[in-house]
Amino acid sequence: SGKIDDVPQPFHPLIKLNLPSPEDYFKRKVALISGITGQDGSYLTELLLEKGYEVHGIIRRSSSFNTSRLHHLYVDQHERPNKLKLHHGDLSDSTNLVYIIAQVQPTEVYNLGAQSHVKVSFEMAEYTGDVDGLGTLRLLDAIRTCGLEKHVRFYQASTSELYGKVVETPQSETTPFYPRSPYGVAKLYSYWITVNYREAYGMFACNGILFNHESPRRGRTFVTRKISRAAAEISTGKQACLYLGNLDAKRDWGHARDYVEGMWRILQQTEPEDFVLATGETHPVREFVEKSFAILGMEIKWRGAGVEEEGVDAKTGKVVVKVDPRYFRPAEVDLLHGNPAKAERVLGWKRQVDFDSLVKEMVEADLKAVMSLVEDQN
Ligand code: NDP
Ligand code: GDR
Repeated sequence: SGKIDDVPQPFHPLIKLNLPSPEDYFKRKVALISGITGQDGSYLTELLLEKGYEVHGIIRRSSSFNTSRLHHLYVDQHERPNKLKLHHGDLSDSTNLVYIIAQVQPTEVYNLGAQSHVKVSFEMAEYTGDVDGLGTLRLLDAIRTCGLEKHVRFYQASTSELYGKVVETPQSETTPFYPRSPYGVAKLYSYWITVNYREAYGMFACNGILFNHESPRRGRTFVTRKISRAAAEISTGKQACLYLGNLDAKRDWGHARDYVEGMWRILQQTEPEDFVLATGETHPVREFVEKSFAILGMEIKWRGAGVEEEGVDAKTGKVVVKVDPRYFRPAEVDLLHGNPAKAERVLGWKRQVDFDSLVKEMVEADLKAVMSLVEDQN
């Protein structure tokens, strides 16, 4: 009728794929993981390969190798067909995501890719917003563009950072969000766009709201791994002192291997829903420090307060931990304490590794790595 608002509705799919029949499509177990080179990506790949999935991962082109966490899983395609396949890509590149989705035709997509460091997000706020926020939209739209919105189950790596400022504890699926960093705000967008695409287009799209989870594969600048590595180095005389920010922040720390099992379970339900995965316990950074050193036979005595606070080795009297305000954040999340009751009830999921075992595993792995470096140099 020529009216300005009489424009066609956006139509999908924009790309006509030659899809297998629905029976054949859903017989396949094909996962696509963004962020496959990260801590969670590597544990999830292990789990899915064990379960018989063909696993595809999106990796960024980097001038240095960034696939070390996958080396034990990757077989050279020239030697024998591999069930793990890697594709160059980036969450900032829509065309590339459409191409990968069209090529892989996944049955499950796990969106783990992100600029995942909270402190760095204050320094790279726009980039973090682009990748951690809009990146999720790009991936969801790539699925729709290929006409696969009814073929794909989508997992979004949401985070306890959404809770931010404490409104109530323990935090559950119904606790209001109040993010405290550009990272948290970007992830809030991703949380809601995932809910929105579920409601608007009937997609099987779910958020896992995961509390902190760690492992020997944790990036070296996150606090747990920074501590476990430094404790190992200090105990072997390779480093003098560990510099940290806020020692009083409290986190609900679990083991990454347990949490990727939860991610998979979230996508195996009959209805798409959002779930908190947490241990239900909370511990201060200070306790992680004390326990790490204790495993190595060192007792830390604290003295001073605020930015003057330091940790002293009780045996030698040497200062081995110091506060450095450079590691403070412009806005801090003081306390995270999750309530995993829904996941335990509906998914039958429960964390297996407790706090003490987690600290022990991380410290022992770092001690082994440090010792083998010492031996290499001798
Ligand atoms: P890591 O930092 O270890 O891994 C992040 C991954 O994202 C890496 O593979 C990285 O690739 C990739 N990545 C970064 N930028 C881009 C981009 N522009 N395009 C595509 N991929 C990108 O994080 P984790 O494994 O610890 O966490 C996985 C996800 O879960 C993240 O989204 C994180 O925000 C979220 N999360 C993590 C929690 C935790 O405690 N670990 C808790 C709750 C949520 P590269 O190797 O090239 O850098
Ligand atoms: P977090 O993890 O911000 O919770 O985000 P991180 O380990 O970086 O910090 C935890 C707490 O420790 C305090 N802290 C320090 N942190 C770092 N990195 N370095 C220090 O020297 C230091 N000293 C004290 C921090 O202030 C903070 O309170 C992680 C990431 O994996 C996110 O991607 C994820 O979404 C959340 O966990 C859940």
